[in-house]
Amino acid sequence: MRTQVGIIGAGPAGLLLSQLLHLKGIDSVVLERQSRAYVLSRIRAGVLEQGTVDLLKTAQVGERLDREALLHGGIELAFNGKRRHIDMKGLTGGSVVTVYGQTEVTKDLMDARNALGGQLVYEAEDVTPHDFDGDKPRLTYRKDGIEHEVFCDYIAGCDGFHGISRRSVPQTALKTFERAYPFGWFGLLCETPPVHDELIYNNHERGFALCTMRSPTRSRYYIQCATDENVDDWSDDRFWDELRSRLPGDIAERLVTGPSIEKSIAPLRSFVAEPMRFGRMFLAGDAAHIVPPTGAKGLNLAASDIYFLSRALTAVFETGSNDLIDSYSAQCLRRIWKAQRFSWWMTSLLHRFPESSPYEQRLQQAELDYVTSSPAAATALAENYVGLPYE
Ligand code: FAS
Ligand code: PHB
Repeated sequence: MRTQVGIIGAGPAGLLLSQLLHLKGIDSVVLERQSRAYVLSRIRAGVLEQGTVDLLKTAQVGERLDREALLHGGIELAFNGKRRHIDMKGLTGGSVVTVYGQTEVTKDLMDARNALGGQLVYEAEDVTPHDFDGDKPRLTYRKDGIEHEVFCDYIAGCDGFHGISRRSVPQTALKTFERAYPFGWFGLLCETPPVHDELIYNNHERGFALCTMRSPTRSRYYIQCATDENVDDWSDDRFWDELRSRLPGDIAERLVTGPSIEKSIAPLRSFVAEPMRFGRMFLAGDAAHIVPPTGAKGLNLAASDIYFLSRALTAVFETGSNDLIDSYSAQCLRRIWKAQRFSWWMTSLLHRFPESSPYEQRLQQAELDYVTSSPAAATALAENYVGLPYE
């Protein structure tokens, strides 16, 4: 098989890249190791920056989002039993975030690729990139016991943190930066009305909790948990009791509980791999970087990587110019590191660190007090949360 761009991974990054390239007349093949149903079963992000929404509309997958998504102009920070509103729209001159689940984004992209005859191979085994340091890169994979080869001009590694593309790069060519957090997030999805009309980020002595949502009838909640927690040890009732204990009284009283649709635990880590280009292979999304979900940046960073990569590949095929692919990695990393900083800061602000000293706990309380009482500090939070400019 031959194509212009071989894409590993049919998550948001891979699918969005394939769709954007198609609309520019550039063909691609997407190789995904899981089934379509498995990819759609993963419950992940929920908050989109305006840049991500704009890019989805450029990709002609914004129609259902426009109908169903919720626009939020603010969030709340809760600590010491009180709630403080951060008026992001007012502080940023009108910017808002869009609440629309990653599952829906992925479904819209899958449907669009299918409608346009996109070449998506699910349950592709042992996908492996080859010869990307030369000018004839290729991908191999196995499907239903049959070996296949895809000759391409470029490879996009959109295969997430545990994918093959980053692992295929000689370790001497890669520099990684990492911070692991001493806790995870236990997430629960349920068909109940959200407890509040905006997201509430709670700092509590028992641990962090987040009240978020997917729609006016579907809610998502997270509680900070130990890294060795097991989902099976947690009944729904145990989760609801723990969540309620971390919320301000008036919110806890309003909480509508119900049977979980999904429960999962995600570890928290900060990770960046530099650079993001190796000859004719490019890393994008979680394949290149991971942020703790506290700042709602993971999916949005994947989108900005794809904005830069789709523009760079289009320039190569349309004009032969390599300028944008040569600057791809540096351009992405400038934005990635600012999102890394914000995600680390939000995580440090809102979580209980088991080893933190009484002095550090007082610093955290002072930071919460400062960011909810100083317009300058609140503006800094707001402009990062709604999304910094792409360029
Ligand atoms: P993805 O991981 O989504 O997609 C990679 C795809 O590549 C997957 O479908 C995988 O099956 C496939 N793949 C992997 N290895 C392969 C191989 N060898 N061959 C072929 N295919 C392969 N972000 C937020 O903003 N907010 C959140 O609340 C949030 N919660 C998260 C919870 C969890 C448990 C995780 C893991 C991530 C969460 N994220 C969150 C971040 C998440 O949304 C990612 O940023 C987003 O999925 C990135 O998209 P991709 O880069 O496409 O990677
Ligand atoms: C979510 O809705 O899943 C979500 C929202 C905001 C975050 C993290 C997760 O910071």
